[in-house]
Amino acid sequence: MINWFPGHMNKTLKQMQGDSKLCDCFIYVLDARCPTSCINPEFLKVVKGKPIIYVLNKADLVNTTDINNFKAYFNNLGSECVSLNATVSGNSKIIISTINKIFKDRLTANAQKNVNFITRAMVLGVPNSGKSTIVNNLCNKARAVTGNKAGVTRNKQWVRVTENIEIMDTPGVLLPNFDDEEKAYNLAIVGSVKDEVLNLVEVAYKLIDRLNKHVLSSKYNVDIDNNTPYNAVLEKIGKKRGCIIKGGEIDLERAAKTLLTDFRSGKIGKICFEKI
Ligand SMILES: Nc1nc2c(ncn2[C@@H]2O[C@H](COP(=O)(O)OP(=O)(O)O)[C@@H](O)[C@H]2O)c(=O)[nH]1
Ligand SMILES: [Mg+2]
Repeated sequence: MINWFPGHMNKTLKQMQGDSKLCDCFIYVLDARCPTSCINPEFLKVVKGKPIIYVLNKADLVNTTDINNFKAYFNNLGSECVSLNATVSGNSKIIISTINKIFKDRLTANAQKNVNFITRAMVLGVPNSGKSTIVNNLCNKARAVTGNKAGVTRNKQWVRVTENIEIMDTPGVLLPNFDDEEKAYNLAIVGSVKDEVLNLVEVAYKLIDRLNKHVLSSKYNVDIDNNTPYNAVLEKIGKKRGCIIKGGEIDLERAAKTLLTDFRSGKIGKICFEKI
């Protein structure tokens, strides 16, 4: 079972609870490949009933049908929900228009009184969901440090993104306890749990379990089907990709990394692990 909740995440949560008093709303960033796995009950203590904009980020790695189903799901919960490929410059503007929509009345009142109240939004989510990329996209410059692995953002930072909106990036926080092992593996597969604390071969088996074997077979040009054991699938992929150790044995660890890297970068196709 995956269990990774380092002390700094607890510290981050406490800090976020303090900072959230200043916040008017929250930009809750989810990896579109496993949106409900990214929901962290700990964030309830931070959000405390204020408006949430759910962002299905990395939407470029998922089919439109899945995205639309999840939008409907979050809308039914009474929240705004947008989808995004945050790596494309200017895309995150939809978040600004959504914040303006939520606070329309206040903005109108402000304009009439000629005052300019700042609306503050905290960006939160599990590690590696794309929070800092969104912050950078909104600022049009590289302010927040990003990276395709868990635990890159450490320090909190407030940034003004329009005349009346400020946002704060936060470090990713995972669930202190996973009661759903499959959701934990979803997070491990998409890179939200630090690879260093994982058994990557085990994670790769979980990924193989979730992938269409026909697609996998054609992507790697290997002979596999639904009955091929996971270790045999990984061995075949490893062999094809030259993951060999001395003596001709397959390096399963390297094969696992190769498969995970290919999946994470979208090379295996547009895949969502959850159906809603
Ligand atoms: N394909 C894709 N990659 C993204 C997207 N947003 C962020 N990324 C990548 O995901 C990785 C993690 O992003 P980062 O912003 O550091 O995540 P954070 O830990 O939530 O702050 C980086 O390699 C980003 O380039 C997206 O919409 N699509
Ligand atoms: Mg970050």
